[in-house]
Amino acid sequence: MFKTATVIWINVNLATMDQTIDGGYGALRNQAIGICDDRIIAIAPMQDFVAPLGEVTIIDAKDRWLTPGFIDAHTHLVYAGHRADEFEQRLQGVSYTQIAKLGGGILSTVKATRRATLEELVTQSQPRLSALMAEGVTCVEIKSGYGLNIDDELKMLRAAKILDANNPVRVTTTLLAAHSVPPEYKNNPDQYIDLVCEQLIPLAVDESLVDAVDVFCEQIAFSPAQCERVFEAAQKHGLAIKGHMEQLSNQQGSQLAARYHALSVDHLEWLDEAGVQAISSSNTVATLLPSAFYFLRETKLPPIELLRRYQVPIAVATDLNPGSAPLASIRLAMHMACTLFRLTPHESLAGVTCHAAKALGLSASIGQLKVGMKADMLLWNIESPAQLSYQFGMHELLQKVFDGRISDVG
Ligand code: DI6
Ligand code: FE
Repeated sequence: MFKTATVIWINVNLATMDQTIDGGYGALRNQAIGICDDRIIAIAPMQDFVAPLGEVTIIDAKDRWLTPGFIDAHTHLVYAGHRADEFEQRLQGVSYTQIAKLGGGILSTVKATRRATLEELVTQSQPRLSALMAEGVTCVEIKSGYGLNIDDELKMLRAAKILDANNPVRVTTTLLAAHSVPPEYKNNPDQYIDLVCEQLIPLAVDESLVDAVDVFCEQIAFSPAQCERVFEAAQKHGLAIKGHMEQLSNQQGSQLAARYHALSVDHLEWLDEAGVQAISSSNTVATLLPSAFYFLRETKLPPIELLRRYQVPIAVATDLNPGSAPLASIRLAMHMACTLFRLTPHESLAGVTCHAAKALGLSASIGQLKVGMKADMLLWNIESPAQLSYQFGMHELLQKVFDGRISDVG
């Protein structure tokens, strides 16, 4: 079994996150797990383990826990500038929606992002990606959405691709051109949607810059009818579909996304039972973003009980962005998913592993510790996986494995 292994961890507890293994976390205690290059090739209880002959690195994990690498399935981490001034305004009582209506908000980051060169965008975004990787993120989704024209949307996606090439982390890219109506199309948003569907999506596909398409379905952004046009164009080009849905009001965007078999719908504070039912039937993941809820000081909770009742897989992500979630911490998002949304520590870990993989259409290769899966793994100095959600800022990470490559945490 372990014959061709290049590295084997012994005396290790596995939070496999395999939902078919009974008990929380798909836990297997006192195991050996072997990888060959970038794949997991063997898992066995220690009592059955025989060390193979030949050249292999054996790591004694000393009864610590190994989890799948964390997957941050919703970020806007490529952008220029910051919005600390708006933070101050909001603390004085001005709302996020008011700021957006006055031409600030997303559009203020659009101005800064358009001004930045590709290189500047990469340089400014790298520290945010590094912060996520430092906490154990081995796969991250990055959205465009601060360019809002052909050149600058493509520039954002190219920046995400450069970050992918420069870092060990796996990056997936999402075109969020329908994030906000650009100032040039203020009086004719439908014409902007034409541009997105007829020009931008085909160009992004031609340059292999994009895995999925996303929209912001909201009164301050795009109507369900406009979002549907973007979904049709995405589908025509074979791209996966995602949506910022029901964040500030109920537009029934989740039902629309479900009709297009979206991979995920995200935010969901205003989601109702019909919406939950629809996404449950379409096997769409509900991605919760507690950091945006926290930072905007929202009070309406997403319908967690309904999501559980309809057995909707729940992902948890940072939403890392300059306006509603300037928090580059997946561990804080996990912690907040428990403290603010009352997810269990098990649900929160599933939210950044197996369910996050599903939200990116990658559940066949990442998100679980299973033979055949990619070797994206984290070794933790903890006694129970619940500690990963319970405590925060404790530096328990010992080792990160990106696609089979080990980096010890100093
Ligand atoms: N909802 C959000 O919370 C982010 N985008 C979205 O559609 C916020 C983006 C920003 O304010 O810059
Ligand atoms: Fe977002």
